[in-house]
Amino acid sequence: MDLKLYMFDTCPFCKRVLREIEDQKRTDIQLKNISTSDEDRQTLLEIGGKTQVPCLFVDGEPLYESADIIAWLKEHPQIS
Ligand SMILES: N[C@@H](CCC(=O)N[C@@H](CS)C(=O)NCC(=O)O)C(=O)O
Repeated sequence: MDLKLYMFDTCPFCKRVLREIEDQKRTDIQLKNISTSDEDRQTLLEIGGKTQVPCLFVDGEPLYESADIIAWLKEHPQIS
């Protein structure tokens, strides 16, 4: 499964999601920081339709809302 988290450092909702990723010790999620990459920001806008973060791309499908992302992460633990 391809997982990418669009985020930026100072976003409190991103921090919640990042804490969950850390708690689960996940290594299967690529971070895409839209405050340092215009290309990533543009991809988020083009595919998701808005630049709101956090947004988790699951096999290219955008999932917005930190609570929904955290719920998804709990339901889909990393398989290593
Ligand atoms: N309800 C959302 C709130 C997310 C939110 O407000 N994100 C802000 C950053 S802290 C944002 O992306 N604002 C810019 C935008 O919406 O384009 C969540 O829990 O994920």
